[in-house]
Amino acid sequence: MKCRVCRHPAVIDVRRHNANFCEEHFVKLCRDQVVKAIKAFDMLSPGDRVLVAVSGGKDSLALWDILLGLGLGYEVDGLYLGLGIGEYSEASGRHARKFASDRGLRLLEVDLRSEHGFDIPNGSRAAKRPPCSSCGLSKRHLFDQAARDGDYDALATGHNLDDEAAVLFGNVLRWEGEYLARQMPVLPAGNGFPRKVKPLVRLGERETAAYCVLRGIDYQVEECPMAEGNRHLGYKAALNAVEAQSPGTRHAFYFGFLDRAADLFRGQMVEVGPGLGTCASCGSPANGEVCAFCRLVERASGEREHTHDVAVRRVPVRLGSRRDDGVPE
Ligand code: Q46
Ligand code: ZN
Ligand code: ZN
Repeated sequence: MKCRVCRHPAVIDVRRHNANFCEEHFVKLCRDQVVKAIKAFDMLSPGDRVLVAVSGGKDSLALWDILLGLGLGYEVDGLYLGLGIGEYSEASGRHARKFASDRGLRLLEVDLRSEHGFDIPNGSRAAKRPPCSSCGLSKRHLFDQAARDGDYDALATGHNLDDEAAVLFGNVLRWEGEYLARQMPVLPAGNGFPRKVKPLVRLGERETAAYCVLRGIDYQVEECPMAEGNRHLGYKAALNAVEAQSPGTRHAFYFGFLDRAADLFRGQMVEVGPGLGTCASCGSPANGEVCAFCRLVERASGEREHTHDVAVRRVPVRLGSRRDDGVPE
């Protein structure tokens, strides 16, 4: 097995590209794919201040490392959100902190339990929402807020090709027009929301894992224990089976959608702009008196009072189920 570029011994085969690569050229391939995505979708400009949503897993740490290694002058900080999911969160936080401290990088941290009085397992139960729903809502809200407060040019997430294709697959199976309209690797800034970019959309998760191993990045290998039963995992497994039979299909599915079908759904985009007000509790954009996150905090407090001895900020809220930002997971 020889590297396609230099003919030295290869360390990885990438079936999608029908090629093998040595360490140096695999790392270069990953960086080149990120540059290609950034340019194709006009995600970032040289010198941008970028906030990376860091989970401690392979994708977000690879993304942070790649953005810094491109030499395009990006100023990249990380944001770690403590979800309070037992040992999984403890270990995730350790990986994120170690990555940052080893490299002298700035890692911001928000801890759900100490700062907002609930964690995902207890809060979801109390709010009667599936864990991933409360978690997704909390992440969107707190990442947006941190990017806004820190005046970053963009918020970058580590969603890779496997993630995006699986979400697309799920949305196509149910013809979720509104979500399909928003399923782009970049969402422009506006109405109080930061620009959101997904620079890893041209890399699969096997590639981000290999990138981390080759770059000596120690990441959280365990999957979140609350993911069990998550539909997204089923869609991923189905696409993995298709990809094993026919390498390149996942890429063709996702990029074919962006090239040839995404525009067809534009009209179904729900405008989050006009009429958007400000949350009376936290000051974030909201289409009601209080934003969805603050409603979640209020509902999650039901259980919190029994389980945690923390100060509770009381706000008058309506307990509706309306989404305030329209951003799917
Ligand atoms: S962390 Fe949160 Fe994921 Fe765990 S609770 Fe679900 S959404 S599975 S990426
Ligand atoms: Zn090589
Ligand atoms: Zn709010």
